[in-house]
Amino acid sequence: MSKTNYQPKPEHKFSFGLWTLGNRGRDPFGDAVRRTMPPTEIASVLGEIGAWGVNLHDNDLVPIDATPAERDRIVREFKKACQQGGIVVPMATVNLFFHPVFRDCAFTANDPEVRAYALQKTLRAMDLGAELGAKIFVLWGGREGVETDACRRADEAVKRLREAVNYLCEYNIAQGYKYRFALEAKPNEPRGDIYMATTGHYLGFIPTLDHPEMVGVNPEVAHEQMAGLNFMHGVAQAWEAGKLFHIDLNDQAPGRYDQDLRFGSNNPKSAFWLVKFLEDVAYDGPRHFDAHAYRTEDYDGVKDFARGCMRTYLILKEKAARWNADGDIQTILKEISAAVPGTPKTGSYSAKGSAALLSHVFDKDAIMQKRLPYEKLDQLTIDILLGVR
Ligand code: GCO
Ligand code: MN
Ligand code: MN
Repeated sequence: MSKTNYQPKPEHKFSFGLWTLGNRGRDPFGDAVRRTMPPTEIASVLGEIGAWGVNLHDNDLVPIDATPAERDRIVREFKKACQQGGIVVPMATVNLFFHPVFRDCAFTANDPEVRAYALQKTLRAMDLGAELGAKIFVLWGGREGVETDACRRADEAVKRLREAVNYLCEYNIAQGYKYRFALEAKPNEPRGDIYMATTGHYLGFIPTLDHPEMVGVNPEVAHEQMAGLNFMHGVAQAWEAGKLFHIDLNDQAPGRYDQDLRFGSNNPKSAFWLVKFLEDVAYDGPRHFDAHAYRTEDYDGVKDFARGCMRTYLILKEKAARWNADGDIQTILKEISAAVPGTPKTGSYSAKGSAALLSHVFDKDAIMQKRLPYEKLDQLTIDILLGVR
């Protein structure tokens, strides 16, 4: 494979958040190690490295207390930088976690004034995103949780969240923005426990909304792995339900704090299954990298990090195509799901079919004779991943 095959192109839909390339390496124990990179510069770096899109929280671009005139100037300059860099804004979101006013939640806060402020801030962030052309609006409730359950009943929080999302959907309709909302789960951090802990929680919540068709999920690799889950399985369930509106790609070692590592850097095998899934089903949404460079890096290292995310995705995409085209793998796949003649049909219920099923005699010993060579299948996968096949 020549190197040029791994060049990112617009059709790959690779995007990065302003907050990811602009991450200054601050952590709970230490201060920033990199200078502040202005959003206009981030847009041009993204153009330079071949990305397609840039995403943002309201305050990544416009400071929280900017005057309307300042806001308009900043937006104008940013739009120009995006145009010059050939970069689009596919997704916008709102920061409901940084300002201390959200110390006890935003949409689920006990204080009705905080809930109203959170809603106002989100409406304005929707206005901003729409102005920049975003069609996806992510909601990550980082502060929607507790350290102690003494402060509110958890079902009350769910009701408040529903009320807020319903309100946002109505505003979306009233303004004609045509956003699709993508809800992002996380089990903890910054709160001790966040209410909507996993993508599965959100998939259960969405059908209870007034406009469920407008709302999907934004699963993040690190977040599901923090919960000890198989990320690809959650993504597959969201996809199958028609709810995979966006995706946050990064990596994470099990049992750690939210590391936001370069995509595929910690567990390339699970990244492979994920990429294979997204490519097999022809997911055509953005591939958003919600990760950041090691704290050791300068801004050249940040470019290495961002290029690495895209390169690893494209390498794994090529490996997935190789896996699908592999004759030995395909033979095993056929063998393990082949039906024995006479097996009762079970696709859907009918009275006749169920009578046939009930009267059928299963030869369990014969069934047990069938080979399930998953060791071989997995080793073929490893051979492909390690580049010897
Ligand atoms: C995190 C989250 C965020 C969100 C972002 C979009 O753990 O910090 O992943 O990066 O994705 O705030 O709402
Ligand atoms: Mn995220
Ligand atoms: Mn995260």
